[in-house]
Amino acid sequence: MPFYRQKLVYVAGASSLVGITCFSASKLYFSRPRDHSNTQHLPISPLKDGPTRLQKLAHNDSSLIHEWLSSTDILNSLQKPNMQSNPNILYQMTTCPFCNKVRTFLNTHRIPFKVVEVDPVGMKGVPEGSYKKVPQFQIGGSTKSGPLIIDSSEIVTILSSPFGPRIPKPSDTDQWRSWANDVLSRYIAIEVGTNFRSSCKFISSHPDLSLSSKVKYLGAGILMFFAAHKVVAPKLEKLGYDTTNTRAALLDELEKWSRRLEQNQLKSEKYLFHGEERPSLADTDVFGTLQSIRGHKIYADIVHFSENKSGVLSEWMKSMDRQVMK
Ligand SMILES: N[C@@H](CCC(=O)N[C@@H](CS)C(=O)NCC(=O)O)C(=O)O
Repeated sequence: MPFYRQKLVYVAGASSLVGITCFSASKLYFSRPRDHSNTQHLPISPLKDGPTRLQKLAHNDSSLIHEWLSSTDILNSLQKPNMQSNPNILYQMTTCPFCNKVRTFLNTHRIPFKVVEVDPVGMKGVPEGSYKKVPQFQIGGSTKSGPLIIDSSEIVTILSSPFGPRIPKPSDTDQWRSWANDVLSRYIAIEVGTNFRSSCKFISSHPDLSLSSKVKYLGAGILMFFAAHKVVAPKLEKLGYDTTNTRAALLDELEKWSRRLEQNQLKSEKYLFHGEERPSLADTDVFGTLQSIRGHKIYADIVHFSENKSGVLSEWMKSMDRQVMK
């Protein structure tokens, strides 16, 4: 981006800070408890609880999820929807870690989808209903559309079910998925919220964001700082994680993941993933969560850190890249 445009984004971002921050902060205070009640009890494996539980998660006709799950040709309708009339749609925000998790899963398994970019301020574009967070996923189909599913872990778990044993499931998969969701994404959020300068640079040069989105993201920067310290950090502390030096803690956490990958590599050189020869849901969840900061200085620092250690993490990142893009 030319220098003057980058400056323009900074200036516009700064001038919109006050209004947007007030609006967003009030939204954070007033809407969070109600939204939270929708999500706090979501399990990693909703299928264990059967369709009744899933029905509560659907915005539209609950029978659709039941019908979709019991349909014999789920995989076909998911992988070959009629993209004109009944497309799969991902409602997302480009830099949201939970949305990136879903996007990584969809790309890894070649599930086609359209993206609806939701406004980071005011959540304009989010589907109608009381649940106002992203990601949300509208299942398409060859003849008619399926249900709308909310919550990233639910979306991935539900969409992965028709793939069966084609997606390997080591016994600690759920544990690492929860770690990506509850720990990794939070350390990332704190780091992004705290590193205001590099976050501004990241947003203003982001290849997937329009100029107006950039201005809004930058405007939301103060909210991110506020949220990182007042909302996200206390949640991590409650789980017993250190928030005094979040950069060191983030790298320590990734080192744990790296050691887990190393265990597989000791068994066979061919085992590049947590799922051994093919990515498990833990691979796609962890990698997807990291993709929310791709291009940010923190991402480069993580790669650099790994290369100075065993290099296992950065090699895994390259292997995941190939899986997602192949
Ligand atoms: N547990 C949810 C969390 C989703 C979430 O917090 N999304 C954020 C964006 S990263 C959001 O939509 N925030 C808007 C709000 O809280 O109003 C999931 O995994 O999908």
